Amino acid sequence: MLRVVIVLALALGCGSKPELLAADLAAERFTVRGKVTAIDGTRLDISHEYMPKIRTIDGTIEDMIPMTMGFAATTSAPAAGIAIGDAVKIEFTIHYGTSAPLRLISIEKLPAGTKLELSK
Ligand SMILES: [Cu+2]
Repeated sequence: MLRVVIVLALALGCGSKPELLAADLAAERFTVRGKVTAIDGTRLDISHEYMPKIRTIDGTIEDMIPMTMGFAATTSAPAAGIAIGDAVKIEFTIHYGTSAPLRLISIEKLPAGTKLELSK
């Protein structure tokens, strides 16, 4: 009986099971501010500010220091009117294990002169 309880606890107790992780993450939206550093078709490179509590590919929760990452724009997130050098606020979802792991849900241009805290 004890063994059954332990196995059940292991099965239910952790959110790092890959299937759960993928589903949870796809439903979770992250918001961050940053600066557009490159635009290549539907891919935007964005140098983003510090982000607390992001789930990594192995299921651990970590803070993310400022860095540049590539985001896939979708038809629901048109990059029209966005140019390299713009300060932006983005919303995105994470889909580890796919060809486009970071997908933009929305991108909003911030006022010119917006101060961002980015990596050097
Ligand atoms: Cu990052």
